[in-house]
This record gives sequence, structure tokens and C-alpha cells, in this order.
Amino acid sequence: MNPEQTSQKAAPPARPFDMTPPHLRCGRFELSLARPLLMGIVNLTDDSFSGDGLADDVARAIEHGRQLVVAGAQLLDLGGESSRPGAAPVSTAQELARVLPVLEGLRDCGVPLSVDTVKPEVMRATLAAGADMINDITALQMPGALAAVAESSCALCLMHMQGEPRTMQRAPFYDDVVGEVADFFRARIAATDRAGVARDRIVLDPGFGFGKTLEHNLVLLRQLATLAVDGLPLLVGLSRKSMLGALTGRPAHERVPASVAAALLAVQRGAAIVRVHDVCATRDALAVLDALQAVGGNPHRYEAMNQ
Ligand code: 8Y7
Repeated sequence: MNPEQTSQKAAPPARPFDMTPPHLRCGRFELSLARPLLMGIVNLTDDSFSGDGLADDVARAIEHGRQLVVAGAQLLDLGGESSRPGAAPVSTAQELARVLPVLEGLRDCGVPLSVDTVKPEVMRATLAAGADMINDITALQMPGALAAVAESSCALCLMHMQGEPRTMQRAPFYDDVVGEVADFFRARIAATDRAGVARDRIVLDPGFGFGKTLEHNLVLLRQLATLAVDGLPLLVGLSRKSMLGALTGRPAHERVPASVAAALLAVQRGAAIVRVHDVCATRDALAVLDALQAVGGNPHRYEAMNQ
């Protein structure tokens, strides 16, 4: 065909809205957000509240990560520094000594690897070692953090926190918790925009339990859908958290049913990614929700998920 002729054709009408399915650029991966994704937690600290800390046991941590993938995790989140209120700080060297060997050992596990860190040096070193995502509970506010991630193609989780881990639960206060978290997201999105980070690398997280009372957490969960600023995907972490302890009267290791319920309700309110300890149980709950939501119902969904 004569290319000059085709170029004279009228341009097709602009599509009234973008029909491309939502996706997340995530380092080596491009994740479809058409279905909710399960992020499994690999805790490499030594003072985990939920009793899953695997600090200094590299082989067990790698094995745990692989088991989470078998159970259905579509991302893994590796963390070497505790954000628990009152937790002792960890040096850059110590954090890297915990995270790097496990990152290395899980690099070919088939799912993207997220690193939970606030330190620019840890971001640079783990990205160089193959991390696909940076999960920063301070939303890249540490000096040098934006520069550390801007040049890569990793995904970025921007989490809201009021105060700092050591003191955040002393007296959390908001005039309008939903409005203030959304304003914070807008400010951090503006910062990543200025740093040249593409929007398809960003996920937003209201940071349940990070400078929030039980009532704040409940309002945020109830209104979760309104927090998707600029249509960006939401990541939610409620797994075994103390708010579920307050609601059930149970210690962390007995909060699995409450955690599964919370994950399901978060997905129903628009969460794109749920960060969980109990991947297998959460996956089954999401399969029921998925079947219920499927147009006309599709009994083969669960099988498809298994492949
Ligand atoms: C969250 C988190 C933790 C969360 C994101 C825990 C590292 C406490 N919670 N990261 N990290 N969102 N993005 O209970 O809610 O796992 S640590």
C-alpha cells in the first residue's frame, strides 16, 4: 500500500476514554491490575509483632518466600527494618546484610520483589541487585530517596504515616483523616512527577495503623475508594494488625480470619494490591469474591488462578 495515501486519511476519532486495562510497571514485570494482587510478606526483622521475623536465617527466609509464591503470592515484600512503635533503628549495613542475600535467593522465584525500606542507600543497592519495587512507609521523603529510584523502572509504594514509627501511636489527630491522607497523596504524586517518575509506577497506601486510631483506620477503610487520587492503584496492609486485635480481642497469631475479612473488604472497596501474611487463606477468600463479581459467573476462574 502507498504510505502517502494512507497518511492522507482522516485521523481516527479520539477514543472517548482510554480502554487499556490498568497496569503497574514493576521493574522486570508489567503487572495487570485487572484483578487484585496478593503481596506476601517476608519479614527479615528480629522484632516482628506478628511473630514472623526471620532475621539472620537466610535459608528459611528464602524458603518462606518460595512457599508464599506457591500459595499464590503475586509479589513478595522483603523488609529488614521494623517499623513497629519503639523498634530499634537498623543501620544501612545491617539492613542490607539482611535483605540482599534473600533478594538474591528469590530473584528467580517468578514474581516481582519489593523492598520495604526508607533509606536511599538501601534503595540503590537493592535496585542494583534486582528489586522490582520499593515500598517506602515514608513515601520517599528521605533526602535522596526520589533520586535513588527515579532512574529505574521499579514500582513505588507511597504510604501515608502521621509522625514517625517511634511515637506515631501516642496521640494521632486529624480534622479530616480521609481529606488529609488524600492531600498527602497529591503532594507526594507532585513530587514524583517533578522527579520524572511515570504515573504507571505509583501505588498509594493509606498506611493503616501508622499514626491512626482504630476510628481513623475504620473511616479510611470505609472510604477507601475515595483515596484513589488521580485513579492511581491502592495498596492496603491490614494483615494481623492491632486494629484487628482491638476488634476481635485476639493476639496477632490468632488474627488470620479477621485479616482475611479485612483483605476481602479492602478489595471490595477498590484495593488493587493487598499486603498479607496469610497468602493461602486470603487467596481462597478472593476467589469467592471474584466468582461473585464475574459477569454471568465463571466457575473456572479458580482453576485459571491455579495455573
Ligand atoms: C505496611 C507496610 C508495614 C502497610 C505498606 C505490618 C512495611 C507493619 N505495614 N507497607 N509495612 N503498607 N506499604 O503490620 O500497611 O506489617 S509493617
